[in-house]
Amino acid sequence: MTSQTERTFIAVKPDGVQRGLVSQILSRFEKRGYKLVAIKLVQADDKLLEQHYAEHVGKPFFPKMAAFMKSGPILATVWEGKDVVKQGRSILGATNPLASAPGTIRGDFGVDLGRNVCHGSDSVESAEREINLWFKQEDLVSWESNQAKWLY
Ligand code: FUP
Repeated sequence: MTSQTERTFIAVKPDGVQRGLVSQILSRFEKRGYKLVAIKLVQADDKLLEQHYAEHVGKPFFPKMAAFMKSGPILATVWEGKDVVKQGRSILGATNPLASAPGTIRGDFGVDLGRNVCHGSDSVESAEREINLWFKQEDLVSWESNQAKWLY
């Protein structure tokens, strides 16, 4: 069973912030009924990126990707709701915008693999790790939605 309080980490990458896509991306999660529990702009540094992308450190594409991720602010967010990790990935679309369906964020706005507008956790475990990496515990705000009867 999927938890009503499952959380995921969603980031708008520097290209998404620079292109003024923040409100449209947040809006897609809001309209889907997910609850925003943390949000902040972050200027990432090497340490944060090496931890966030630990599985990719040392790969040939890593330096270029890290430079891109440091090129401007990233909007870091946490969303809560039923099955939000999996559904969040589906709202984002496939990692490579050339393979992502129209109607998804990357399918509508993504340029190429290196500039794919957003990031979303790929599992409940990664979500927990990423949320703890990007946010302090006190940044996460639990709140009761008065639409809970209809949404999450
Ligand atoms: P995702 O789980 O969607 O964040 O995707 P990956 O962990 O596979 O890749 C992380 C980021 O590395 C992607 F957003 C794009 C970038 N990447 C490249 O730039 N080149 C590659 O060959 C693979 C990934």
